[in-house]
Order: sequence, then structure tokens, then C-alpha cells
Amino acid sequence: MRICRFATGDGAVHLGVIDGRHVHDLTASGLAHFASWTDLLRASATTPLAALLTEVALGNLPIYAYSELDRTPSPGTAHLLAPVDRQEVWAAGVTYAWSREARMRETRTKDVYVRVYDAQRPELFFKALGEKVVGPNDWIGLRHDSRWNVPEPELALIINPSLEIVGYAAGNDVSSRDIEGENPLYLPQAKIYRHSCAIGPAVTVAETALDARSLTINLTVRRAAKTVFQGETSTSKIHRSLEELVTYLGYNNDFPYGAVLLTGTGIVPGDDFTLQNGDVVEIDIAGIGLLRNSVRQL
Ligand code: DO4
Ligand code: MG
Repeated sequence: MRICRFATGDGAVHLGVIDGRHVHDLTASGLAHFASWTDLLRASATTPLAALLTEVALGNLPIYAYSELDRTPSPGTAHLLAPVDRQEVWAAGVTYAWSREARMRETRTKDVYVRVYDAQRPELFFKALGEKVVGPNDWIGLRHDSRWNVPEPELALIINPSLEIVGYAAGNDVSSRDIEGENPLYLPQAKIYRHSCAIGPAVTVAETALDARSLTINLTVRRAAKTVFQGETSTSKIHRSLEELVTYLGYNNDFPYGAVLLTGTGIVPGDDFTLQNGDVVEIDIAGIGLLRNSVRQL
């Protein structure tokens, strides 16, 4: 069971449930919990998402072809949006051995990465305000002051205000490796800037998803129709439990609109690879969906 957020042709934002090649417009039902993504996440704190979705009579709702929504965002046309509105997006780091090895090569301060991988407390950092997250088919940006940029394909946990994991999506924690590598204190600049976070294409409801700890994640980067990078990992390689990451996120913190937590990258392209203007990045998580974004040099 998958839920998407989309813009209608007149610019309104609606929620929809994906049913094969079609999307039923949940917001058109007039039910208060389908008015916005925040409303739905809040409602899921008392009634499970799957129950909220089965209560609605889909046959009476306006219907869109998924292919009609799955296209480059442009004003005046209906298109998919990131499944995020007011939620803060946080990210975990160095949760896979591949990420730990890559950080140690790029940095002059190697021990911080070794220590955090095995420490009791995970690395968690703020990534984006919900309103700044880009969705499927939008562009992701490359900082003008960086020469070494990579996509980071990550399983995104969709969390409600009660800190329950209610869904999953694909996320891209786009990062500047040279800025982070110069000094770990530069991490926010390596991670947070215009169009540095993409999430989508939709949310798979947790109760109906496959086991989140055995999902295959594929990353493909295309350049002028050629594949210039392809890599694969599995969420089974995450060095911590998903619940542990969420528990630390929630310590002494409140998320009244819910939150998103990216769970770290398990795929890092070779050290001679950097994204370029015009590349296309695809993150495909089996059973969750394919997030495709073009790349733009800022
Ligand atoms: O430690 C810096 C960030 C690492 C990260 O974003 C990741 O492992 O995914
Ligand atoms: Mg990351």
C-alpha cells in the first residue's frame, strides 16, 4: 500500500493512494485526515495508516493515471511531490561499513568515523526542513564551492508524532565529500544547501511493506544515456537497528508534525567519481520505489 503527495493542475496539494497504474485522490474525499500529509501523520498516532486507508471508498474518488503525475514538476501540470510537508528531515551517518571506509579515505580526522561506527550513540544530523525537500523528477543541486559531490541512496523512515515508523521511502542525502573531508565540523555545509535532499516517490505503509531490514537498494547514475556508476547494497548491512536510530532521534525532542530519518548510505562511488551537471540519479529500493532526479550545478 503506497501513498503519494501530488500537485494538481491548479496548484493545490493532494494526497493519493497508488493502486497499480492509478492514483486515487484521497484529499477529494473531504476527510480531515487526508487534507495534508501532516494531518495524516498526526491521525496515524491514533489509528494505523493501513486502517485509515481501508476505511475510504476509493471507487468514489477522482482518479489519475500514475504516468500522468510521474513527470518533471512544472506549474499548471499535475505532478508528484516529495512525501514531506512540515516534517524535519534528519539523517544517520556511518551506519554501513562502506560509508565508514569512504569517510576514512576522504578525511584527515579518521578516528571520528571509526569511533562513531561502534559507539553506543549513533551519528544523527539535521538534513532539511520539509519545505526544502525535493520530490521525484525534480533536480538535485551541486554546490558551486565543491568539486567532489555524490548521491547517498538511503532508506527513509517516515515517523509520526508518537515516534512510530509508519512508512518507508527512498531518500538521497546529496553530499559534498571534499567539504566534509576537509574538516568534520564542515558537515552542515557538506549536507545542507538548496536542493540537497530528495525523497520519494511515495510512502510505502510500514504495515504493508516487506521486511525493512532486507531491502535491496540500487544506485544508478546516468550521463548522456551511459551508466557511469551502478552499485547495490541491502538494508541488512545497517550496523544498528532502525528502532535504535529513532529512539536516539526522539531523546528530549518533539516532532509534532512527525519527522523523516534517513538511515545512512551503504553505497559510495569510487573516490574518482563526482556528479556532474546533467547527470540523472536513480535510487531504487525494492518494494519501496524508484526515486529519479536530474543533477544541476549551482
Ligand atoms: O559522517 C558523515 C555523514 C555520513 C553519511 O551521511 C552517511 O553515512 O550516510
Ligand atoms: Mg548520508
